[in-house]
Amino acid sequence: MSDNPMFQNPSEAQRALERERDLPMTGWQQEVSQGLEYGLDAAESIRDRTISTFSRGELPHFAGINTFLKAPYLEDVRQVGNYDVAIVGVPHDSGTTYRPGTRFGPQGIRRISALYTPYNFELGVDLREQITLCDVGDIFTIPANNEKSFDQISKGIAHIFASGAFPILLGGDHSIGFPTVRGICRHLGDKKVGIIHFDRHVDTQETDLDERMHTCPWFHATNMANAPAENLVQLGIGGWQVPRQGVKVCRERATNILTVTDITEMGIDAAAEFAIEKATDGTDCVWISFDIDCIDAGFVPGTGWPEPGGLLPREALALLGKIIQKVPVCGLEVVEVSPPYDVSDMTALMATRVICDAMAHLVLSGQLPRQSKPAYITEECNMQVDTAWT
Ligand SMILES: [Mn+2]
Repeated sequence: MSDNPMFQNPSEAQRALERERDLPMTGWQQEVSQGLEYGLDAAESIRDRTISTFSRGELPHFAGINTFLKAPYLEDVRQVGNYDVAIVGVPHDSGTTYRPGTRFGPQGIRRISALYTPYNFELGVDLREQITLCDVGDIFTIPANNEKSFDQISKGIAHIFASGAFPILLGGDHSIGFPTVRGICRHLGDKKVGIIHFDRHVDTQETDLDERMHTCPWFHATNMANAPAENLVQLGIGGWQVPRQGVKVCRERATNILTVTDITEMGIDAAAEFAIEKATDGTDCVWISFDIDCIDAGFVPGTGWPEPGGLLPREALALLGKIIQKVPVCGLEVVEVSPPYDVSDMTALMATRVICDAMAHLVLSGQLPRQSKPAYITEECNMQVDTAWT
């Protein structure tokens, strides 16, 4: 026997090889038989008889209709509570102050998500076998009007959240952060939500260009009693695009900021502990808002305000995973993917990766599938969580 510790303590790769054996195949078998039923047996020359004539499932990856991970499209959103996770697109970019195009984010993310299988090697998770996922399509946003779009977004997210399905949003620019949290707060009663915000930008100013733009969501979200500013954690902030009026608000409201240097010097584990402690102190659940631009601009060119010097993808994914493992997550949004500025779909692919990793960690931490509706969800809808804004 070698003295190399790798042989005594199984490596991640060795553990992954073992874990795969324990994953069921029933979801895959159901997909194949449904594909054969709906899509007809393949032509006689095809030897592999799991293949159908019309593509009806995961394969082939270049074919099919673009829902997220080719999940079933749920046309009747009143049925959303029958699923563990609901993907919803929010194609809104009227809150953008520089590069537009995030209205195409949901389509871009869905399209490249077809590249993925539902299985992750290191994590030992197969989403098809372990949770039910649907794609409810997009919120009907109003391109010329942020406030009307916000009303649509809050109503849509409140509906999904109250159903008990775990909401995952495909943005959209970051102005949607306010109406999404407002939708959650409408069904929290007297419970509270912490916000963990991955970004290069603080997004805490009251207005920008005289409107509630994508630089403003957390000013308005943390005005709501259900979303205290002291439970807002902001990870990866820094660089030359942080408006001073937003910095003043962070200082006054005592939000919890870590720069990229803070995170790398304290280490991912300590940064995760900081985020977990601050976001969960006195709260009942945590909303995760992931701006794709928290990652170094070299990896995510297709975004509204690219800023060099951000997190490496593996740092961001590790930090996200460690946080999700230890907090009661009530939903996730991934924002600021702008396909018209993207190169080889790499920014949209990063967003897909963030979402799939998040789902895997929710499975591994026992948060999905849900055994029952979380106690912080209140059936009754309180429309008065925020004050009128003009
Ligand atoms: Mn940003």
